[in-house]
Amino acid sequence: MKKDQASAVPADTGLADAEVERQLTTIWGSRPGFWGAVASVDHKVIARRYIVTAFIFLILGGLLALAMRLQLAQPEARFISPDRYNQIFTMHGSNMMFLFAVPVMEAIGVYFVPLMVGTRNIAFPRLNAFSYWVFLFGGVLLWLSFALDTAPDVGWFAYVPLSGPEYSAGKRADIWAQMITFTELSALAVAVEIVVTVFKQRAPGMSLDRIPVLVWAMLVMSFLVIMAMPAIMFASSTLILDRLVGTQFYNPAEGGDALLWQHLFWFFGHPEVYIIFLPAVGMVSTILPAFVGRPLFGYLPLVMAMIATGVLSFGLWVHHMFTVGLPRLGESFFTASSMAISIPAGIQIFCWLATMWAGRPVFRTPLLFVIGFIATFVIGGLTGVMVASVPFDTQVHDTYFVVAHFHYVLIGGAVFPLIAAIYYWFPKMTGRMMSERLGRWAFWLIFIGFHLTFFPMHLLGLLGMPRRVYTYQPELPWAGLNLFISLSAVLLALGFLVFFVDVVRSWRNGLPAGPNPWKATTLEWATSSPPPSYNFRRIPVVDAREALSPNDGELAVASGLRTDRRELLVTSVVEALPEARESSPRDSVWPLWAAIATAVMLIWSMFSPWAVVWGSIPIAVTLIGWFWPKGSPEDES
Ligand code: HEM
Ligand SMILES: [Cu+2]
Repeated sequence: MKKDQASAVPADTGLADAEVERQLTTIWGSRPGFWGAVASVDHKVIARRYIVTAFIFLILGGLLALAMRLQLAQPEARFISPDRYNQIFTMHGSNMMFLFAVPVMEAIGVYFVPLMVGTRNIAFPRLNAFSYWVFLFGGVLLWLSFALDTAPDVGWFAYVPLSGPEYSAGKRADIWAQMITFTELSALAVAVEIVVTVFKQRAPGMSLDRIPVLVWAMLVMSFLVIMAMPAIMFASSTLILDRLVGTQFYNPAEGGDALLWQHLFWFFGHPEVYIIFLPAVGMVSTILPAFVGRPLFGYLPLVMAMIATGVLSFGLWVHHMFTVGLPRLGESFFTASSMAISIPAGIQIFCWLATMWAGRPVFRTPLLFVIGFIATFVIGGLTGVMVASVPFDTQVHDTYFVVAHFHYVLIGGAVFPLIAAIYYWFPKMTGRMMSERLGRWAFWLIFIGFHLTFFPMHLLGLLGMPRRVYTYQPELPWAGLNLFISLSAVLLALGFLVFFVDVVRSWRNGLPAGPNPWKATTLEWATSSPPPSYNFRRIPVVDAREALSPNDGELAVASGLRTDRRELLVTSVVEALPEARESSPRDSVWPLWAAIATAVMLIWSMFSPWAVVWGSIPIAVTLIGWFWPKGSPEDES
């Protein structure tokens, strides 16, 4: 571009700060009112919605857990019928995995990745809006089916032949399969957005070795999503085909293969736990340094360990199938690979301990949850190594030992870090602090409640209590432990209650947080709290891994982006050198219409295969509306 032209373009160069802010607010802000909110493509607005929705699903799933514990507290209880119990554990598991854990982690990525890499919006913001609606509709579908007493009842992994046409008449299994399509569609969309944002929209100077650890974690997580989710979408779609149009993918009598289901499911299902866990690694690695007052020990080994975990996670899935009778050599291989993954996990834990060792810990609530995470996750990892060995697994397979193990890794490994993250980033998202006093209460109740609830489940498992049973006889030696577990679950629930009370209270009238209450060094703290619609007045320039190092003085910024349209800076993949200015789409309601059309097609297709044909027409119409140039400057460029 020639110089005289450049000066004719309304850019932020040479304008006073207040004037830049005024123009950016006009161009990036959403219109007020209901439709303005619905049409918003601001990544922070959408992420907040995602996070709140996922936490509502956590509460609903938690209530189901309490219902199960009520039923199991005494032998031969009659609160819940066997059929309803089947629906409840299936709902609980599916809800927690597909509607809470994965979405909430991705939502944190949607909120913080653009801020942490110093850009103004996520890549493909309308796709982002679409992904939220699709996720919401999938969740509503599942919960509506529960309200109508036709919820899936085949377990969260819906094994065939139980979930096939022969043993699951009605629509229950189809609802499970289609809920998968909804949630995986939205997860895939978000993963693509995160990958592109990280690779192409980093602030100038943020070369690959300066990317914040949380952003690395989200990047690896996104790749896992992209590689794992297609397997289960294929599985759930072929299951519907078997059920609806009479294909025989999973029917051995007609040349199909029931084990194919398990392979497809667990090829997704094992990486799934790392999709949940890797973001937690990123959170812990971000939070820990802020509370021990020194930089993270071992950035490179940590990043390498995350990548290694991601790669290895695709080589473990058969450890979920040790009892189906696979060839010995295969079993040995998967035992070895399952144990091998504890090496990168060990490296991560070593780095965290070393970070703490050399620092001066300040025991605020986020740090408490981080320490609780390390302790709990190590126990879950140890029982993981135990069940990776075939003889032991053969003993405890499908018992409460496994239920104990996976709650240790899921709650210990993901929910604890997530709560730490909420305490840590709440000030960023709302401009207010959460309460330290309630935070401590929440931590101790959750930590103690958790261990009292789930540790005895190991013992129950060793005593032979199978999972997924709605009751047990009084002669069996399980009653005392079960009562104890159920009472402890109440303690755990109280802890969550305190946490939610704290969130709601602090959101309304917490103490003002100021821009950087923890003296953190990542870029999201370089803007006000909560961040403005355009994130940064001027795009930051990064010259070190600690982008906001305390003795650095003013943060350098780049200028030259236009202020009369939504524009982003595109940078190179490795060095993050500025490459181009790229326009970013305006708000639009079309993603919502497209999501509604998609939902109609997906739900209809549980009843008729022709829905795929006819239902595509409205989707095509909404996509035309979505991409139709409306004459805004962003469309022209
Ligand atoms: C909040 C406290 C929680 C309690 C008290 C709890 C309790 C339970 C119980 C008792 C079962 C076994 C049901 C049975 O086999 O009969 C179960 C299963 C399960 N839970 Fe939880 N849970 C909790 C939180 C979570 C969370 C946060 C997650 C995931 C992030 C999760 C994931 C699962 C899964 C995947 C299953 C297996 C479902 C199936 O067998 O199909 N749970 N839970
Ligand atoms: Cu696994």
